[in-house]
Amino acid sequence: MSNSWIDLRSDTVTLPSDEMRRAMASAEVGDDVYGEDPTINRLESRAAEIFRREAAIFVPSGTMGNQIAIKLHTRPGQEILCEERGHIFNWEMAMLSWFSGCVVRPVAAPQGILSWDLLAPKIAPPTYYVAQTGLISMENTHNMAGGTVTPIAAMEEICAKAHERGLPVHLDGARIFNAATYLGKPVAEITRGFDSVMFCLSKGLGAPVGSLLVGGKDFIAQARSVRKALGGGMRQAGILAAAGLIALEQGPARLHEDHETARLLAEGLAEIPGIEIDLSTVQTNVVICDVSATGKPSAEIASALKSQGVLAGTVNPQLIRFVTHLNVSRADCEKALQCLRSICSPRVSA
Ligand code: TLP
Repeated sequence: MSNSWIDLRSDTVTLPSDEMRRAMASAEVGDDVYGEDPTINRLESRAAEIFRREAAIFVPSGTMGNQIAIKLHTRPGQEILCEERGHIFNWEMAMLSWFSGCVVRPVAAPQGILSWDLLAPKIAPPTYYVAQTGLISMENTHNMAGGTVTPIAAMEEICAKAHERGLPVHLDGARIFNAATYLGKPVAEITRGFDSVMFCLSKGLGAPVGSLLVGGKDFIAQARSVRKALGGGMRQAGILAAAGLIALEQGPARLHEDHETARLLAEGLAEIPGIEIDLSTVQTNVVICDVSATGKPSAEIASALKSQGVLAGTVNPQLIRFVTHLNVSRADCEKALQCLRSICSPRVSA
């Protein structure tokens, strides 16, 4: 899409800055399958340092990072507990079944915020004739619940109690820096209980490509084999890591701006007749609203918006998602609201 669109479909659409492009052009590279790409090595050590973990591995996508973690934490025939709207369950091509031989036992959580009390009853009893729970996977921020943030105390309780039961806990932290911004705490502190954490450089942080999986040294060493098996050995990928390093160092400091534009958008949406939005869920850069009371399906509204230069995503026939990021301004959000007002307002007959 060209720059003239107001693209609120996702924060994955951000374009690399000039500084990123220059860093990519001049990046020192080598063959990463031999562990010889200095820029990849620097990115992985910085990620491990920032998350206060032993090691990290660069992967092409968040999906690959999550699926490598799932493969390593589980055995075929096991169940994975995750929130019912979770990305690993709904948006990763059923890969946890295909690749790891597991199924999801979904857990419904208000605003996508899991608690130990919601999870505990879903853990399989230790009976030889029922599938055993192999993993708990959390998502923070929770994308399809509207970018909501799970509080630190809830995450810590889940990790501690799961570990007492011998269960590992993975974090899909695609937008963990947004959660950290909301909570006002470093990512290392809010993720310390998890056995593994995946986070994305290519969302709000603004890199063109890439995610990291962080964890213990042995876990990440095994992750290298699984990444290679999936075709994720990327050779001179330092050109990507060069942009990723800038995203990692500079991206988090400006995320509060995206949260402010999301809030502006959400408050404007709340005033449009027929649009329903729970403003308490708008904590970060994702805004999901229900358009059913407008009498128009979400796809019709999205297509009307598109004809006015505004792109938004449909979650289902009732819900529309807007995601703010570094390439959308307050003025862009005002314009999107103006378009929505004209699309949703009831026609006055002459
Ligand atoms: N999310 C995308 C779509 O797939 C829905 C988006 O536009 O938001 N975990 C979470 C929580 C995510 O939101 C995403 C991407 C991923 C994992 C996967 O990352 P990628 O797209 O890099 O594989």
